[in-house]
Amino acid sequence: MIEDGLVPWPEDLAYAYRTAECWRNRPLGAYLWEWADRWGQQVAVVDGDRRLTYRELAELADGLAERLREHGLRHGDSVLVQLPNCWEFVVVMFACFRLGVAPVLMLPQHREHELSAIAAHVGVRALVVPDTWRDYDHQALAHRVAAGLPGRTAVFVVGTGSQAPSVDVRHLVHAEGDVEARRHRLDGLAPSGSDVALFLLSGGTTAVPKVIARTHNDYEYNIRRCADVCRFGRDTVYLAVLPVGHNFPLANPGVLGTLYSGGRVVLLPSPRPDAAFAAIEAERVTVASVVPAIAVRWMAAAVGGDHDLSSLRHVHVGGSMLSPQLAEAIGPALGCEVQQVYGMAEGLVCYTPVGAPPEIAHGTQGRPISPFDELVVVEPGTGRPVPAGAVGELLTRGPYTPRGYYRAPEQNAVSYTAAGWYRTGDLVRVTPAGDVVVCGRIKDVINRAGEKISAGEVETLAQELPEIAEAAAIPVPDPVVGERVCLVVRLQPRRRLTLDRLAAALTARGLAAFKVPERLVVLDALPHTPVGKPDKKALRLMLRREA
Ligand code: OOB
Repeated sequence: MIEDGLVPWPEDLAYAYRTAECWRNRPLGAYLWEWADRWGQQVAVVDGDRRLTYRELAELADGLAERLREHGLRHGDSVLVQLPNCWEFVVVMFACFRLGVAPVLMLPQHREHELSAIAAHVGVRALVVPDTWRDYDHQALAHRVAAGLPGRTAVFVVGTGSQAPSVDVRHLVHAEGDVEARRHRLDGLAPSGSDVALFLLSGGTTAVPKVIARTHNDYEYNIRRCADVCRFGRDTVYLAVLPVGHNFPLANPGVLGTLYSGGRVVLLPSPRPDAAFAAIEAERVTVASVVPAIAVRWMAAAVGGDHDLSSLRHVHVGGSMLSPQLAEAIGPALGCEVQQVYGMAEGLVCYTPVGAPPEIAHGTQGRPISPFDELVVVEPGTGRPVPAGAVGELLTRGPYTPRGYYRAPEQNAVSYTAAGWYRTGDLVRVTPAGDVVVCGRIKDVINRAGEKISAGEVETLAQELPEIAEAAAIPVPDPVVGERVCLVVRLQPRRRLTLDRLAAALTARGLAAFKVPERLVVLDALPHTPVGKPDKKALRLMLRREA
């Protein structure tokens, strides 16, 4: 059972969260039919030519849920889901929610290295993948991953290229049979609110990405609060261009917050401005969420562009550093209001309010979405709270911030305090009004266009190459994506290494392309800290001076 590796909230707090109705003890799958009953004939999801009403979505999800059961999936199981932004993703998610099967959300860019490690760690019973995606054969990838797992792991394939022994998802997604009877049967199998709804990946700082188990209760509260803060409603048309396996476009308020509000979700497989702008015009999109790097691309494309973006009311920008100057420029360029978001798969989400004055909207990353969120800013190292308004590491806890990573007691001892605070690894200050300003970070990650890359993960793989004696992955600033991965290495005696050979070797080991170093620096010796680790601060300074 997946529940085994969970770190529960303390009983007194759980009681408080229930009493305050943060937690409603209803599984996410139950909302699907509530929406279908209320907004049945309204369009819920648009993906190209495919338009699903709320009722169709509920019927298809139930149909798929029952067929997944026939394939042996049960409450307490987990499945790895690696799908691009497509309508099937939404149906698969709700089918899983209905059964109490927890999807583990991966990105289409992930490869064998990530998929195998996560699938084994969580103990998934099945994989759901596209046949191919951007010329890559995900079906073959999934079978390689499945072959390396203990027990029989089914491979479910979305797309016309499904081949036995894969299970063709198209044959499972239909609503034939007695819809009402099936609805009733599945209601009887519903998980409880405190069960795991889904697993999200952490940006992570470790060699293997960490996994966060989100319960139905905590995730529903997260969705509800975000939708409320962002004033989502039936007139909301949300454009999802970021990969929906990410917490941000999925639930902040994103896809699920839109459905929660009776709005319409428009799914696009990429954030390319031409396609995004065409969709905004065609669907009269009112809100989209992007990372700063995409905001910049959209701004450039909007200049002199001939698309009608007048329906756009808000754009949510978050995931990586945004300067006040850029924040100020986005709204006028796209003809809408910018709301900044500071969030994390681990829980806490902050938003600048709708209609906030410029100093807050542009100069801060917003305030927590819940009055039950607790924030404290501490001095890194000592852990002592800093004076009000000073910069320090942000620690947080609250009703939608789980108390630990899944099945990771050693990591939890580092990432969470004994009192259950999550150490964000972000350096922030909090203004007198309670708004968070992100000032930097102390965690060892590289933030490339909002994708978090663990330095440790890249270093561990690089260290396996015969050429490399010692390696340190560090961020180098980049005007387009914010940061890129640079690998600084000391080579083994008489060995040579080029960036191309490094990239090819890491790719062959199954590392996702966005994590592959884009710069290589070879040194005779790496500087070290007193405890003998590569001194990354010194390396960053060195590279900055060279530039
Ligand atoms: C979002 O989630 P993750 O899990 O991919 O990454 C979380 C980390 C944060 O700890 C912080 O280091 C960084 O991403 N971050 C920001 C930021 N928002 C996130 N850094 C600076 N400014 C911001 N506005 O990235 C995420 C999840 C939900 C909503 C929005 C973003």
